[in-house]
Amino acid sequence: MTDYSPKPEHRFTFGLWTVGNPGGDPFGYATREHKTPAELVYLLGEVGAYGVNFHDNDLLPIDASPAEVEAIKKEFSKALADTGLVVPMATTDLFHEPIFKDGAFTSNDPKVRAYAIQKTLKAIDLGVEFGAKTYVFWGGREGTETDSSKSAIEAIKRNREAMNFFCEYALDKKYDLKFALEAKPNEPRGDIYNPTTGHMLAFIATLDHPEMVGVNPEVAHEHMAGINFMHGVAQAWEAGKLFHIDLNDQYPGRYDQDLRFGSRDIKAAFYLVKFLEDVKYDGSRHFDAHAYRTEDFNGVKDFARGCMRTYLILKEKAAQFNADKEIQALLAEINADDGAMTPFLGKYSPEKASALKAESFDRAAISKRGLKYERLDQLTIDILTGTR
Ligand code: GLT
Ligand code: MN
Ligand code: MN
Repeated sequence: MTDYSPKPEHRFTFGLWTVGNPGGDPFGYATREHKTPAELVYLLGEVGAYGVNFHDNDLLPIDASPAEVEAIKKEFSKALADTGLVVPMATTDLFHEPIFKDGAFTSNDPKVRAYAIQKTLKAIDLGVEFGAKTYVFWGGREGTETDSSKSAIEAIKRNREAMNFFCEYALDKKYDLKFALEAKPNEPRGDIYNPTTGHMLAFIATLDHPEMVGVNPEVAHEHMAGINFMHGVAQAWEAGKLFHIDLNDQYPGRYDQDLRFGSRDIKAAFYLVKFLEDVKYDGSRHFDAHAYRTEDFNGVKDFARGCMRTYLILKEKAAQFNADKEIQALLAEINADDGAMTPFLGKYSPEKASALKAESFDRAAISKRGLKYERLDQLTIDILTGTR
């Protein structure tokens, strides 16, 4: 049997807020006690994670005194050194505090916008201090309940202004840092701006330093909107913009569930892992999820181990798919090309266009061919269910 134990080269990371999630929800109180950042690092070390990510206030409470800040940082650094965990990513909490009730960078109140930028500048410094090379922006409050309240155009402009500010700041400080924007369609706001990875990609192209900014797609966020997650990831990858990824799971059309990776849609998870492994994505595999509310901290470890184990099982299944002779023969057949269309395809030329317009196509004959996708899909299912 294959070894499914996580290793540093797998780049498995968790946020402090994921394994530290106390199990509260809008209808019920926490079911697990608070753990310190250092305690969570030891927990992650025990289950075999490679790295830990944090929001500024996961690490440092917003009103921590300078002495408290120093003590927490010292304890956290010791835990990192003891476990060998690294901090590949950091981010800002721009959603818990009441001041962000109507947005951070997109708030109608210039004082809120200025405070949000100030908080982010300090949080960037904190992330860099601990070695983060990727900085995530998830604008959970950047949206509306009523569109009477805010101009959607102004919101885009304010968001752009903020991102341009941070790019210049990172350049100014000579930080080795790239930014990754994370989309979500709704929750906690009724609607959130730039709701999908595709919207984010279009937004990035309008920035002053688009080369510094990519995306951090999250499985659950696109599944909430009923979107094929892997397709969005592929688009980001092809554009050179897949800077980070948030892995979890989610039933479509429901509240934000942040389920253990691969626990809901195993087939979608398979195609995703296959994609990441096939293209040799070498960034963090960040599990942005949390244990069921029913669990104690042993259950949290089961959850974390499960995320990584499922990823590695699916990675093995992807290798099996790629090595399967019958599957590969079907794929070769599906993609067969006798070269007859080469003169017509590819880059435009006036001659090519004229030749193509003069060519006749036998639509009925072309359409007659069965594509064998039923067989191919069943072979995939056989692999996934371990029957092949
Ligand atoms: C929050 C959210 C996540 C984001 C995190 C980064 S925080 O838990 O649900 O999807 O990635 O801010
Ligand atoms: Mn996320
Ligand atoms: Mn989420």
